[in-house]
Amino acid sequence: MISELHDVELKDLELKANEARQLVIKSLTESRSGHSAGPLGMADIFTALYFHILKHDPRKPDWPDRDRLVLSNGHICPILYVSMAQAGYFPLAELDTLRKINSRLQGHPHRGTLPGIETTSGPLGEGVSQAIGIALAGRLDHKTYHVYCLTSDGEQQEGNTWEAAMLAGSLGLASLTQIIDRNNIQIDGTTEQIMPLDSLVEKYRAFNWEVLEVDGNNIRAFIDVVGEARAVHEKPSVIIAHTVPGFGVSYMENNYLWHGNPPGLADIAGAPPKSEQSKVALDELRASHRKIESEHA
Ligand SMILES: Cc1ncc(C[n+]2csc(CCOP(=O)(O)OP(=O)(O)O)c2C)c(N)n1
Ligand SMILES: [Mg+2]
Repeated sequence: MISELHDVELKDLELKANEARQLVIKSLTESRSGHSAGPLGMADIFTALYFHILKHDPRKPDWPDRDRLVLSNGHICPILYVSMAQAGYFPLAELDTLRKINSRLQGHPHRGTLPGIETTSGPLGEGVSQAIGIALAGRLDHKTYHVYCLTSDGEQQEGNTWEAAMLAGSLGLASLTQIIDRNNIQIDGTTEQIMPLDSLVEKYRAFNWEVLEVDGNNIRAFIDVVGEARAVHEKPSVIIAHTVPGFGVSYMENNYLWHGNPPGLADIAGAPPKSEQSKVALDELRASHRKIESEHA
């Protein structure tokens, strides 16, 4: 089960999530391509997972009893790679190879190239089906591991997601928790402009899932809600995590144009000139780091 979170640990996690955002900006700046908004918005959740929630051992990525993290919306992998490097799966210096030829850190995650990556992803809508397979394998093998499947709100527009939702609900697959990044944006606009999703709560309830909602940029609240999900033993859970895309970099926040742009490549309305974007982002994040330090002092 998930251990209690002490105040000192909360501060460490908040600082780590902030460092994760800085590393995301640095690796995207170095690669000159990749997605900014999703990785920044999900940094708190990834930090909570890798540093408090998941049962895992970076020195033994194939440990049979490890919890499984399935990243379905593969394009947000810069934050997956950063969290894995911070946790010790590979050296932090390797983050500079993001999206480069022959790098283990490709623009979408690839199982088999980098130990610790559970599934290959990129084509949206496949993760919940894959996670069901992994959860069912655990059931057959009498394992107690838990499967956390991260998806996006844009992915809720994929038919495959709903076939999987129906199956997991009918199987009562309690070893599965889906975490939806409900950031309200997708590639070309807001989800509600392009294909409205609400009410996701009612939809998942109708498919026999336990539905929980949380502020996905509040680490303590997120850890608490995962505890609530884990206490449900007769059906799968879905946590609708409301996040701010681009969190921590003011000119990126809530602007879908940062879905697939790295800092430094395009002049985008409301942002500094491209030559300054990376520096401004890092300056803002460093200021937030100092604020976290002083708030918890
Ligand atoms: C099956 C499929 N269709 C289209 C794409 C192209 N695509 C990549 S990301 C994306 C937007 C999806 O929305 P969301 O994941 O919510 O974006 P974010 O919140 O991360 O900006 C699209 C359409 C894809 N990867 N897979
Ligand atoms: Mg989205």
